[in-house]
Amino acid sequence: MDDVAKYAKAFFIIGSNTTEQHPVFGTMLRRAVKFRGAKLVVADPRRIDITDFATLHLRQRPGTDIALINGLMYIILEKGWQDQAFIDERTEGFDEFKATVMQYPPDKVSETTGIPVEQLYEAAEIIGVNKPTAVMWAMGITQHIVGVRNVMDLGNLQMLLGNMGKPGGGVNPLRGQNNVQGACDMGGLPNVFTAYQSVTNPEVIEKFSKAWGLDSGPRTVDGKTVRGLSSTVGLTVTEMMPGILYGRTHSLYILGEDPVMSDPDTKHIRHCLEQIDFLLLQEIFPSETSVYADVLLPGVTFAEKTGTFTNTERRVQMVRKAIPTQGDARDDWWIISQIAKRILAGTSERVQTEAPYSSWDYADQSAIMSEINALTPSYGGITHKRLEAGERLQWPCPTADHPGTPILHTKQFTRGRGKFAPIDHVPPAERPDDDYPMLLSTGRVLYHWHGGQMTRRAKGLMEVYGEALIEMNPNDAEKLGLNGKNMVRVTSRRGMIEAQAWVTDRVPPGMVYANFHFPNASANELTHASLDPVAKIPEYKISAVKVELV
Ligand SMILES: Nc1nc2c(c(=O)[nH]1)N[C@H]1C(S)=C(S)[C@@H](COP(=O)(O)OP(=O)(O)OC[C@H]3O[C@@H](n4cnc5c(=O)[nH]c(N)nc54)[C@H](O)[C@@H]3O)O[C@H]1N2
Ligand SMILES: Nc1nc2c(c(=O)[nH]1)N[C@H]1C(S)=C(S)[C@@H](COP(=O)(O)OP(=O)(O)OC[C@H]3O[C@@H](n4cnc5c(=O)[nH]c(N)nc54)[C@H](O)[C@@H]3O)O[C@H]1N2
Ligand SMILES: [Mo]
Repeated sequence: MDDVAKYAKAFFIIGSNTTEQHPVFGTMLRRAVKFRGAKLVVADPRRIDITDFATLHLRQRPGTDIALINGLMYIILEKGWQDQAFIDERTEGFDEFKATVMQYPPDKVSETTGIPVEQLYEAAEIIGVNKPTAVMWAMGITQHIVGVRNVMDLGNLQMLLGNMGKPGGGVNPLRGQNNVQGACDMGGLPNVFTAYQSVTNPEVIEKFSKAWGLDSGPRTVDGKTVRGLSSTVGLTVTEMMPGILYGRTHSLYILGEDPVMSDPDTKHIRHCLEQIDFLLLQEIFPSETSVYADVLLPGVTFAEKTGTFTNTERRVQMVRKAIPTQGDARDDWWIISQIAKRILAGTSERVQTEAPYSSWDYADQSAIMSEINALTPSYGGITHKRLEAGERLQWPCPTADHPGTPILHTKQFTRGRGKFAPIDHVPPAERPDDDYPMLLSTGRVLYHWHGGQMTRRAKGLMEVYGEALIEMNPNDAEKLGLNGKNMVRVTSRRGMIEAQAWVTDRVPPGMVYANFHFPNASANELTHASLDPVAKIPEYKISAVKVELV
């Protein structure tokens, strides 16, 4: 974040409401624009706050980002702004990629995206001529059936311009939750152990099985006989939920999520949770999901615990217990270890108790970190001791004397040469039609956090933003006859919500924007579970709806 704010000549923000959703970094970017004249292009269908600081605001139709990015690359190539030396030395697959980009001339792109041709030229010049440009994105790019393709195309753009591995450049996904990066790093994904070590790699399976003393019997993986932990790739959240209905998921242990609020198509989620055999929920509040829980275990809040969060720039940061644990609540890690111990007790014949990390007997959080150090190469040198001494450590940091790695890909990419991927535009899964003529986009507002369990309990926040609001363009409001009467009903093929309209040109005509912060009018009653085929992320950003006066 520091090097982007300090050294980027230009910023390209696409699908990130940076000042509302990443306010600290948003402030750093605003200051860079204001005080050192960095250029800023924002591509977002909505007139979000940071567009007030933008050199140029591109207002594309939702779901047309690939056409837009390809169109910008077409102009960059036409003008010769690409970094040919970088392309020759560091990448492969350029010719095939270029052939695809050549299918996206400005007038065609303008038609698909709704962005005027002159603005495409202006944006391509700002991004192409100012070196380096830093690209930033968040959910506006990823919550689509083409989420992965959108991200890959931004990778194409930055390789084309030679903006990778340099201070002030790069592809910079702004990660959402305080520790979502850490959760992924720790193997909170269906296909990997910690730090992206594959569950289908025989050497990795052997390493973890020996460390944890677990063995699920001999079998063949990659032509080799392997013993040890399971090598079956698991399910993503969006597969686990429907999995309840066809017998693939029998029980769930949920902690730190409120799927009744946050998963797409709430009616369907309720139906799934009604069918489940056993639901264990570990929470700090009785959330909307707790209604379906067989057992509710009280965990503790961030303020009551010690440990680390890994932030959006791969920096591992200490958090320290600030207030004593309240009531019967217990540290989340302690509850997990108690459950694990009881499960292991039931499967004792398969556990080798002499294995170094088989017991789940952690004296404290730093003992957990020592296990992470031992089993996770990129976290090898990140210890509580170093963090407490004030070191700023970003992984990879393999050894105790390694200073960490603020910038990736400086000499080469993980796979060696960077591979250009030819990416074509694909329309969204559901589009407005005669029955549901408006486009619904969903997301968050500054004052609330997701399902709102925490922020709806904060009096000051509720005074500022106390109920769900549906953002609607003045043109549409007039057509609807919104006239003092402020309640609207928004209906999709899945469900219906009623809430107050906020008439504003933040949204373009034909689009409404809703959040999922309030249970009585959550956007997810309306959304659908069409998934990106690779990441399995739902297309939260595009549904077809109709809007009526209540
Ligand atoms: N206050 C607050 N801050 C938060 C959160 C919170 O709940 N409250 N949540 C955190 C989490 S987990 C996350 S993931 C991040 C999310 O951070 P963001 O992704 O910045 O937030 P969103 O509200 O999902 O909206 C992203 C932007 O995408 C735009 N958009 C919609 N459709 C499209 C499209 O088709 N193309 C493009 N280019 N843009 C589009 C929207 O208009 C919006 O401005 O925020 C984090 N920060
Ligand atoms: N329509 C629509 N839906 C979306 C999105 C969107 O843009 N549009 N965005 C999606 C995204 S990016 C995200 S990240 C998800 C977020 O979805 P969730 O993760 O389900 O949302 P949160 O409200 O953050 O849920 C966290 C729960 O954890 C509890 N909790 C908080 N701290 C702790 C703790 O320390 N310990 C324990 N045990 N529990 C704790 C809170 O009380 C809360 O109920 O929503 C997704 N859903
Ligand atoms: Mo998120």
